[in-house]
Amino acid sequence: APTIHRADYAPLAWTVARIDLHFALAPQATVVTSRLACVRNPDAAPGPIVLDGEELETLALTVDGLDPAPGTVRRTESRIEIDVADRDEVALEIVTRINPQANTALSGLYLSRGGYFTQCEAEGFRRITWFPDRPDVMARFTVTLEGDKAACPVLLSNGNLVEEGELPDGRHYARWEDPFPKPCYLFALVAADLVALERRELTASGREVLLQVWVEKGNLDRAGHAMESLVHAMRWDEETFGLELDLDRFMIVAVSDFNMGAMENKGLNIFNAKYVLAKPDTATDVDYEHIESVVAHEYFHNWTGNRVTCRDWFQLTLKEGLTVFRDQQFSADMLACAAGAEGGSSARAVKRIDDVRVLRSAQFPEDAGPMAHPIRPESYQEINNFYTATVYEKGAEVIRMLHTLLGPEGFRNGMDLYFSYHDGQAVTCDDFVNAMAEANGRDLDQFMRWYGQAGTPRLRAQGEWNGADGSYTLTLSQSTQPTPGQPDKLPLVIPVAVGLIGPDGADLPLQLEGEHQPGATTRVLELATETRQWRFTNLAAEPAPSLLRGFSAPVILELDEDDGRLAFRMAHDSDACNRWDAAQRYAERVLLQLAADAAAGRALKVPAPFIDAFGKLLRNELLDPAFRAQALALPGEAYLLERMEPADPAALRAAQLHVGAELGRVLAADWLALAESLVEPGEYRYHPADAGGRALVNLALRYLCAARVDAGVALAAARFDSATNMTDRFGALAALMHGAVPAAEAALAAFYRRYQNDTLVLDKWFALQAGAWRRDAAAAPVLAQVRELLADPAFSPSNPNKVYALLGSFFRANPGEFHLADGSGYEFWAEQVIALDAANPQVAARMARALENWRRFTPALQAAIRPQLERVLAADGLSPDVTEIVEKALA
Ligand code: HT7
Ligand code: ZN
Repeated sequence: APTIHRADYAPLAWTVARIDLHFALAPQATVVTSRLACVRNPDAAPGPIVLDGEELETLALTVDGLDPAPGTVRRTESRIEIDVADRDEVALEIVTRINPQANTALSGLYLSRGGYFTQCEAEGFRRITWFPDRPDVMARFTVTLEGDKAACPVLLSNGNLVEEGELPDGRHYARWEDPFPKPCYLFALVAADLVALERRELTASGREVLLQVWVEKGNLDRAGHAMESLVHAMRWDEETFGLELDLDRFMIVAVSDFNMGAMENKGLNIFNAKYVLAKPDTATDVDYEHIESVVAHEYFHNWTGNRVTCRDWFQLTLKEGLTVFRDQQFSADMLACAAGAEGGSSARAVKRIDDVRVLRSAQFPEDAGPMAHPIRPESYQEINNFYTATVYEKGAEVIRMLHTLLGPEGFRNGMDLYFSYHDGQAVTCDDFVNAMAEANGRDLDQFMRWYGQAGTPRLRAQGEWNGADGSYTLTLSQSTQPTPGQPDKLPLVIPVAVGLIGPDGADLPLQLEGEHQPGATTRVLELATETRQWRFTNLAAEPAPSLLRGFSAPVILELDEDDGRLAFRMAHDSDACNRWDAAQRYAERVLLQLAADAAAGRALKVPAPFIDAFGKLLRNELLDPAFRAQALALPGEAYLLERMEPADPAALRAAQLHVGAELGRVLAADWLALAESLVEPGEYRYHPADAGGRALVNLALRYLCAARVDAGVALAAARFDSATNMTDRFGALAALMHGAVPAAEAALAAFYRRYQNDTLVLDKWFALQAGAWRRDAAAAPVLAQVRELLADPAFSPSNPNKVYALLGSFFRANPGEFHLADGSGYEFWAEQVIALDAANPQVAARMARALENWRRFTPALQAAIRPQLERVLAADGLSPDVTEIVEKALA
């Protein structure tokens, strides 16, 4: 596939002002009639009308009602060019026929459980009809849907319903008008047998709006939380950014087959059912949390993405980074509000820790591998491969740094200015940062480097205590390793939130050289050069630095701290994020040492002071249970493998198993006391305080089962049997599985029996087995179980959720089992990637990415991986999606 470069952007000679679409829906032969009002673009060089298309059967094309004049139309499989002389407006009518049933890629118009659904971002609209399929073409849409009334009683599209009626032969129609011009990636239709949970709300300005959550019959009792989340999101955006819903009707639709999480189509958000449906018996606290944040994320796109959209797909982070930041802030506010005045700051920190975990385990490895790219990439072969952790999560960190540098008010002023300049436009990341700069009278030119430079910067910190004058000099330096295509890196603007902890564990007031009096206990230093020093004065004793508080920048902090210092910060750091981080650093140190011991065949021994430090956190009842659940969980394997040289998943797994079991065994009495003291409140409610308790109990069960402590295993089995909600039931089951105790098998079977007709819950059942850890070398490898599960009647390779649950959990979340020394895991990977690719390239590419960082592994593993990468690359008809991933991995 050709490489597309950001620098090549040029506006189109012709755009589209209005489009009138008519769909005659039929499973295998849907006829789409499109009338386009094309207008010449005065800002562009002259040229033909250019339309994109993919897998379309073209039945008719007229220009101003006539067959085009000979020689004026050039057509290939994917492009139509029409020469138009002497006019500034042209009416095109195009009739295409498409086959939704055969659309297994789930891009464009497709069928899911008998209903019709669309997914147009990024380039799905061209699979429906010919159109200039790029986000800088913003048109006003009217849409008429016509379909079988029995099969599809509900006909939805963007905007307002303006007409509906009956047709002969059991068919009916509906006509929708969207008052806002939009790019075609925001077009959507749904025609299916659904029911809606409805609610009417008043916006801040007093307009009544109709909110609907559409689900399959039988799922109405699972739609309430999504509706609540939507209302909360509406209120939050009004209060925080003064942004109001601009439509009379806002719809959310749940669909079972969906490549990603959800899609922000104007007024008609389409969601993976996983991010809509929840009731206590089927959804965990984490599911509830995800639903709240995804509903909010899509809702927030209405302003950051839809009203102001991207000029081209290189600007994707303009809408995604900003919207992730907005949803992170929203979730933190929701948690803090629920926790009340006392628990608010801890609840916020817990959310921040979650975000940091995702960034470190998904984005840091991406930024250090062959797919490393800036948050605004310079080139791509397949845009679908660039919906990445970098564009989303690192993009959100970049916005967060602006928020830190400008302050909440300055940030809000920047947002207001951005909307005042660009509402209704398709713009670039520069436009956003320029608005922030102008609103705050601040030069952000150097800050823009965050948009263009790939790789995770390393922030090196060194402190020097001068007992003679009571000063502490902090030296911060930055450097970034080369990434593909970017050998040289420039210094970035890095906000570093700093605190100094006194010997008694309390924060010291900070006074920099030249200042007259001490001030706050945390302040933000700005490092904009390669290296810089700050001198803190007026200190009575040597402090312990607490750097990068709140994870104030997406960097790797390098600071030499001995075990004692880490234990001290685990016990005292007032910044909860850093307190958690101290525990993670200590655990990482121990785990990597034990992994090295395992690789060298040495005996494994967990240092007692480490267990001691963990025990102190565990017993500290002043700490919020949700925080303790975070701080006592070991770092993820993906993150640790990234820090291991060379990455040796088997050795790391041995270390993980050993440390987990030791923490369970030595601290058994504490874990048991904790699990028994955190008594369940009455009826289940999704509330952060309750959820924190449940998370901590589930973690305790996990450690106890890992250590096979009899009383702990019995407690897990009992909680599994008596659970009244999915969080407890699944937590207990996961603990039993994690310990690979005999009771696990019966519990797993009981779980299956109970939920065999509940496809979303079965995803958990698949994921748990694919992610299982073996504790007995004589047991069959998990790979054998995964192969068997592929043949389970509940598995379906055409359903992305099933693929992610079974294969994603195995390839991406279970390195200790996937990276088998005999290479059989890799053979299986190649076989599955090739098979998936034939039906759904986006899903296949996501699975393919599991091996992109293969060069980090031991030479023996590399030798087994390479031929499988080559085998995939040589497969017949490989998609551009998978080709790009594997080519870059092999380059
Ligand atoms: N903006 C949405 C992206 C999306 C998507 C992209 C490619 C292929 C399928 C997709 N489904 C949704 C999701 C979001 O960030 O809100
Ligand atoms: Zn998004």
